[in-house]
Amino acid sequence: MIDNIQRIQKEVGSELAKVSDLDSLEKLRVHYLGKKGIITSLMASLRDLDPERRREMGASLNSLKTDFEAQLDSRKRDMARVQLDKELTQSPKLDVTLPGQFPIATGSFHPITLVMEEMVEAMERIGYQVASGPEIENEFFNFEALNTPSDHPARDMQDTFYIDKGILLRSHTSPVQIRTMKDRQPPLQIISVGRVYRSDYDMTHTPMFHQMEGLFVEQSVSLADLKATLQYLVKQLFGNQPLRFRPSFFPFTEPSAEVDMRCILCKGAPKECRMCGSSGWLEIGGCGMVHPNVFRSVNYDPDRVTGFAFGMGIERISMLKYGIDDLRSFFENDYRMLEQF
Ligand code: 2NM
Repeated sequence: MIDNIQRIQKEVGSELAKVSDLDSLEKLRVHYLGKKGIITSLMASLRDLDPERRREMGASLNSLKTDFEAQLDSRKRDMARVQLDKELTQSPKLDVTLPGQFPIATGSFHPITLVMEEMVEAMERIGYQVASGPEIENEFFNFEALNTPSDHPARDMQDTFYIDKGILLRSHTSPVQIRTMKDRQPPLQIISVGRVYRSDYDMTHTPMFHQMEGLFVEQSVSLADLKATLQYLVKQLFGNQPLRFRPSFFPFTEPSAEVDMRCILCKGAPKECRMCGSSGWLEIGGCGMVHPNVFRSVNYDPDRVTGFAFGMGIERISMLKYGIDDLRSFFENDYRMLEQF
């Protein structure tokens, strides 16, 4: 029997060497290890041997079997690898970098976001930092600190959204400037952008809109600095357009002015201009020198510091910049409108 085992061992070796595909490998396995396979039968015949021979032959047969199984396994792995190589090199190549069959819709930024970012980036280039604060404010930061007495029309319940006694939705971004001045010492060069709320709803007003405000506080800043800063910002947004400053009133600045830009459509030579109403000018914001009382409310000494401030509505600027004629289109979220920017 031992001769038989050794013979089978050799035979298995040469048979395995001849096999070149998974099918014949499986046939070979069945031939030796199947239910009626050669090795299986030999193992069954161990029963007829006396115990000592059985142990001896059993050990040899077992090692023949494990050896064979190990070789089967290794041949199987080799073949699988060869097969994979063949598939990767010979089958039609798949280029995963090709564009898909169906276009993937990509998003776009809201025209309000685009203008806010453009303004922030322009102001950051000349040293301004973005300051932020809460949209839910109290009367002190939204009004009192801004030299807006309690009998001022801006504090009327009809304009401001009150949440609670003394608690409201900010009606401008100026409370951010107040908070920042309270926290820090001059010199200060900050802007605040974001949502503001007023109880107003018609063709040209929405109860929520966006503002951008700038504030410069230093030992001696002048009206000329204010004009130069606004001229710079307008140049960044619209190109070099002449500006006009009209005297105005805000409780928190003195003097105060409205800022007009030469009409970008008729360029100040109006026949019948739908953009500027044939005035040749477009109103873009308000500005002024910070009122001494505002400085007092944040514990700055008005005899030692000066400041200018300005504010503009983002919706207004965006409409002018992109030629949008209806304020409501900003809020309808119709992607046929929004995807144009
Ligand atoms: C404007 C117009 C004029 C303004 C004033 C301040 C503060 F907090 F420094 F006093 N911030 N913004 C200001 C001044 C805003 O918006 C039309």
